[in-house]
Amino acid sequence: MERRVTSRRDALRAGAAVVAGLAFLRLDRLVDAAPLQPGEEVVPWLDRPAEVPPPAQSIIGQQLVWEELDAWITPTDKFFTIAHFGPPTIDMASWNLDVTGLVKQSMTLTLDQIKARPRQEVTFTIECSGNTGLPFFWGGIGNATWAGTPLAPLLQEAGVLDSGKEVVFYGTDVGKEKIRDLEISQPMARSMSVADAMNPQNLLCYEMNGAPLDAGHGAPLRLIAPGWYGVANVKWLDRIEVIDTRFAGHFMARDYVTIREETRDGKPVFTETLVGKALLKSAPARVVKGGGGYKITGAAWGGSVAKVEVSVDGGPWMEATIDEGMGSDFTWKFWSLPWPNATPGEHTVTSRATDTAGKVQPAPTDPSIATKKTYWESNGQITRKVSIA
Ligand SMILES: Nc1nc2c(c(=O)[nH]1)N[C@H]1C(S)=C(S)[C@@H](COP(=O)(O)O)O[C@H]1N2
Ligand SMILES: [Mo]
Repeated sequence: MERRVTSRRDALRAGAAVVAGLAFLRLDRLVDAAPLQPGEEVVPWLDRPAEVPPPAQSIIGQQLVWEELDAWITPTDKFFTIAHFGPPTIDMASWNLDVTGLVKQSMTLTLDQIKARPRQEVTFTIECSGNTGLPFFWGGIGNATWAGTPLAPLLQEAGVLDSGKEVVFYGTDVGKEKIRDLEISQPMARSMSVADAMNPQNLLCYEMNGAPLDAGHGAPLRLIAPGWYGVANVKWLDRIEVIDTRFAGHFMARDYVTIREETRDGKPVFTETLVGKALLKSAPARVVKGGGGYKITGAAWGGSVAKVEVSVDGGPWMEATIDEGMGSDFTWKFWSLPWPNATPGEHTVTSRATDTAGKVQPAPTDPSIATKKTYWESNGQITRKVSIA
């Protein structure tokens, strides 16, 4: 790929030999996820996301615009936000984090105490499990470098008792819910098993992309749980409680529940499962027209992506080139495929990812997608429409 050799890269190569190792990796990434080269232009998709309806406008912010995807790290001010109950106002003078419940020693930590603990970073692509499941919600994904202190040592210090089974993470944002005649107010909360919570990747995060976490993304503190759908990454965190049973809060048991109508012995059976860990997925990002013809670029995420293929107009699958280099199983990978023989007229572009275990991103007709009655976990193959002049 000639295009990768830029004068910027050459300048860097000539310059900083000492930092070359890291710098080249980063630059490869930058170049591959490049802003448009001179003479290149984006061919906009014909299918457009719908307007976000008023009730959802206060919940969803800053959706990713796929045609503008040109940076592997999503800038914070362009990183989508979800706030089910609206962003809370937090009084930093009184804020602290409680670690409590079935632990030997409850703890209360100030932000300074949390920041004084060992610092760890992870680059992690967060996708909302509702992303691409609704006509107006196609941009609920972003990739950032998060920093904070690992959760596991803190839980170890508190000392989870043998009776402790589940770790519940509470936000400070409170919503009202009516259950039969009862109206309750409760903070956004999610839980995971003690084993999942102890994953050394999990962070109590106070920094995003090298800056203090901003209000929209959960300041002063949020959970970052790499490998999980967005909803598990509780923002505006102020309490962690260990309990001895499954937690059945709103976002565990009533919302973010995937319902499928399956068949058992010829009879319909509704299965209801909890949105949890991320699922394998890919999407075409944009079609670019350049001097040498067209190319299709996109992203793949939600596991250990080994292969991405593209089908034009439902034709044979063509293997795209994945941009290896930086990144991990927790981040999206960018891919591209030249489309030299694009003919004038309307076309469809579909992508599918395969992971290292050989699992393929399901087609919309696959039972895992086709039997789904709810819109969460919409990881089926995505088809976009484009018109070539
Ligand atoms: N406290 C709290 N945490 C929350 C939410 C919320 O509404 N309140 N939304 C969740 C959902 S559904 C998603 S997809 C992610 C989105 O993270 P982001 O806003 O930083 O993109 O935050 C999660 N954490
Ligand atoms: Mo979400």
